[in-house]
Amino acid sequence: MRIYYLTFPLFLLAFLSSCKTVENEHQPSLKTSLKGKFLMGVAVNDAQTSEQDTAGLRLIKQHFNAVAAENCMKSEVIHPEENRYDFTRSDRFVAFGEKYKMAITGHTLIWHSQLSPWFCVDKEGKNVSREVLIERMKNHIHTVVGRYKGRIQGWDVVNEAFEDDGSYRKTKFYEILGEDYIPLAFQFAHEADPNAELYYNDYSMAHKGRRDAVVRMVTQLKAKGIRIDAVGMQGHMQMDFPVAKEFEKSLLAFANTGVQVMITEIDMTILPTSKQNIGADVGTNFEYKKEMNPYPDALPDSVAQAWNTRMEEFFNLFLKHSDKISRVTVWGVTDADSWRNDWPIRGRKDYPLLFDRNHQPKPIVEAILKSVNKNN
Ligand code: 9MR
Repeated sequence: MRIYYLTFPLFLLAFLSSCKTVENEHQPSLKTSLKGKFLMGVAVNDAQTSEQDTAGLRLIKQHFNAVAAENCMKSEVIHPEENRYDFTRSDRFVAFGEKYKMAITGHTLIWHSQLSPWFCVDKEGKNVSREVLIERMKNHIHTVVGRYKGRIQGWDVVNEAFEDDGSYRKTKFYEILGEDYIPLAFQFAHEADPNAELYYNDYSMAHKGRRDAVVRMVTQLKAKGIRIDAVGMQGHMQMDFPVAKEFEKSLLAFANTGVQVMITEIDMTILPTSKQNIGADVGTNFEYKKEMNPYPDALPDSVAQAWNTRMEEFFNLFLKHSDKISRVTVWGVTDADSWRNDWPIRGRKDYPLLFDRNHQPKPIVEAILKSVNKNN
């Protein structure tokens, strides 16, 4: 009798937890529905990789099978001084991805923004020589990629190297090394982990200028025999940019060079912006004005509907070209996580992602699941 009393609660517990597993398996899931089409990815932050954000974690596990490092691998974080690396956050990110069996994207190796202040200059603040910068790039890439060798599916090797008109962005890397810095970065990454996939990643890719420049760059890398696996089209969108047709043209142009396409950083602002295509340059900032923050409490239904319709148009495009797309990644789990709330104007309330601040799916999630089933 006594044994019965002791074991019964244990049986009950085991039964209840098995019910929960079965229930989870039957919950609608983006990653499950999209199997065979493309990986469904999400950018994660420290609260998620440390599992403090339990509600966010639940959504990540349910809907996503790929993770990207939102901030923890940027050079100012991971390599703050020339002779000091800090892998605290990135180690946690990689362990998180492995624990939940996600495809892991390292973001990002060579980027002008969030660049460690020492990287391209000497102690007096003057640009270092060509030889010194090549050596620094090599050390940085070999150390970071080498540390996670065999554990990361692929790296955003070079991020945002072009302007809208297709000219090279005049970064310190470009100033000192000219266009050579791009093939060098890819070569170093390949040396450090020959099995890792290597990506070029940029925003506003619907612009003809960027499209042509990226096609040219991929073609040149390939002609030199340098590995590049995919072009990442960041999906930082507005309600009036990009035009889906132009985005599609770029997607097809990139695929045509023989690489995969990844849609890498999806979010769509609903807030007013001062110009039609604001891009995603973190350095662009404007002063806060009340009229620029029109939805501080909630989104009116008609506005939410317009947002969902436009987002659906893009997901339908991704599904149409799923044979060319290996991963689609949203830039954050819920609206509360998004960088958009503070860019290009600090302190606004935006609604750019697939899940709302209460961790509830927006109608777009249901729409994606329906579209997939229709196309199957
Ligand atoms: O979402 C990121 C935000 O939290 C950071 O403050 C910002 C600067 O590091 O970078 C954001 O992510 C950017 C990404 O790394 C590269 N493409 C543009 C993204 C939005 O700025």
